[in-house]
Amino acid sequence: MKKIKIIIGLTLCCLSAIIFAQNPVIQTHFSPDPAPMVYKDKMYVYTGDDIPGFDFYYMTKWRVHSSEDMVNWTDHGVPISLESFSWARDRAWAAQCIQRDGKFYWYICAQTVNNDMAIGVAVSDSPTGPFKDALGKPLITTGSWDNIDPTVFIDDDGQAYLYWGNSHLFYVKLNKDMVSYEGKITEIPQSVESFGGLRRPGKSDEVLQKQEQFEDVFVEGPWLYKRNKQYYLMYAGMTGRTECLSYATSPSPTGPWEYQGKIMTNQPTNSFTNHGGIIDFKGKSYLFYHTGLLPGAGSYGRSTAIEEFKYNSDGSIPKITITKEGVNALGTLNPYQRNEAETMAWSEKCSTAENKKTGVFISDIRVGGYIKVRAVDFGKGASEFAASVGAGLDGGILEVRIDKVDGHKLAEIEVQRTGGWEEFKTLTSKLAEYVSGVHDVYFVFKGKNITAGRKLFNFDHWRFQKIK
Ligand code: FUB
Repeated sequence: MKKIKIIIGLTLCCLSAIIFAQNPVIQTHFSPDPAPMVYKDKMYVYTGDDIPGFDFYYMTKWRVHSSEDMVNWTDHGVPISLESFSWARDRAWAAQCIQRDGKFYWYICAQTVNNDMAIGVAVSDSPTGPFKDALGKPLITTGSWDNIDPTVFIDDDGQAYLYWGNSHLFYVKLNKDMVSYEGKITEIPQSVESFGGLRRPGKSDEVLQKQEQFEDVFVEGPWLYKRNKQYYLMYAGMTGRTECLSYATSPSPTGPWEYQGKIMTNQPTNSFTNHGGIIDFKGKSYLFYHTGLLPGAGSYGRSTAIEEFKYNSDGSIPKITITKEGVNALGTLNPYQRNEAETMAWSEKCSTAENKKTGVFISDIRVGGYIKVRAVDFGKGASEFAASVGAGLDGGILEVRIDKVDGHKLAEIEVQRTGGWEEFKTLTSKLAEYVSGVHDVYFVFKGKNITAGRKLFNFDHWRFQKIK
């Protein structure tokens, strides 16, 4: 009888001491302009979707991901796109979603058929959709290119505010229905007191260094929230030749705003823009922003990154630098329940797709690719592995390894044709090694006599069985 090797289970405290590369948090596609939202013990992040290869921000849809532990993110696909808004023509730019009375309002901006930018709102009963255009027309339309980057906030007294802007900052008070507003659109003037400067810095390095001491300006990407009776307005400001993240505070949601300084500046983000959001979750504070640091990325191929930070005792926000490691896991993942293959901490050489029957699944799997799932708690031990896969051709191999991409191999499934790439079948494998405790799990993609270019199979969900 084959001797089963024993793999000593690591505890979570040991694991958290190990440094992991975690930023950017989504690798299967680009995820610019992250807007976090907490709902029922989960963090959601609403993003755009850069299409690289163009010399501008070319975007046609918006995406949602969620996480319970801040490190394993589930892809919920593309609930809305330009096609969802009859009045939109191009440029599916930054957006933010908020919950009110059990409904979810997703404020987006897009170029209209009149060639200006406008703000619209889609509504749903669920944070992941389906969403539909609430109005069939823009909520904010003034014929201007300044109508971008909506941020929405509901105060303790129930009054909701919508801010937005590009070089000029505006707000309105939303009505309770969240899809109409009362009163006039108000512009908050650019001033040294509110935003640290009046003009963009000059160009020579010497001038830039001097100006860096004091100069800033509101550019775009406002983010409004409240903490301990103080209102915070974070925004993309200017530093040298790229944007920085800066903030102002006020005792009121409508100002006057007092400039507080730069939060993130002069970082090697490989992106001109940085568009951020700040939010608390499970007792911790997080900054979401984007970088152009995926392979082949840049200013027009941007990805969500996250850093944890602690407010200073006076409520000010510390300077934050970008990291590759990102944030620590806030919990463990249960391998004995159905887990979606599109829940992951890191991946290479695969993507995601969706259809009506299956929802979101892992697609475009290539030889040499893998998915990493962090902090999986096997408890006393697992005996069997099951995966739901679909393949139009055979030859793909799914290996299950732990702790490293070439770590101990727990199981191997040879994927035969299932009757079509989107015809999913559950295949199982007894575990070759005994595993207990907390480990990172790697799903490693290999092929049997297959050229590296061809796709291997699609992967929908997986689970382990507990040892009896
Ligand atoms: O993503 C397109 C535009 O770039 C956003 O609307 C801005 O905030 C900037 O990130």
